[in-house]
Amino acid sequence: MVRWVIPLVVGLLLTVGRANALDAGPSVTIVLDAEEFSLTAPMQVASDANALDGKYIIVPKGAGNNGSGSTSVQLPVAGDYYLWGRVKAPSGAGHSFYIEIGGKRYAWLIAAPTDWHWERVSNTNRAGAATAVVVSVTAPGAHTLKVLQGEEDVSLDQLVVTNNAYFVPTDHRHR
Ligand SMILES: [Ca+2]
Repeated sequence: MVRWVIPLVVGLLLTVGRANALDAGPSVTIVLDAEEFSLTAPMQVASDANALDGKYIIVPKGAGNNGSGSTSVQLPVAGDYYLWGRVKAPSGAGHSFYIEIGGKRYAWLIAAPTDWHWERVSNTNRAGAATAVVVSVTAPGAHTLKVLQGEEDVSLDQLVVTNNAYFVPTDHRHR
């Protein structure tokens, strides 16, 4: 008899969890092509057959400092949003972008590998600890999203903004 009670309780918990997720409102996932951002030199558009749409943005080695890209993103519902980027950094750890949204700036250290890959946008604090960025949106509508140069030679292909905590971007889906 006891054996049957546990699966029943687990089943009820799962049902409640799903209902809550639906009540949270519509799922929003926005794909942004980095090469379509408004760029400030030395951030520039470059070509690569392995980049989605064949283009990406970068501050090439020796090109200088303070490059950035900016875009406006419509976030139609309030709540928590998560950021993903398709990125490449020549030597992995130690290469970064800064991401600004909702009045906050995040230091995003590109972890690995050195080829094009999807990565959750994270924030690394002064102690070197990285946590995934969660943007809390209280006012739906247009928000400015900025990408600022950290080091040279770090490439950004696409950014994805989603309020779906379980969403993981793939190349196939966004080509
Ligand atoms: Ca691209």
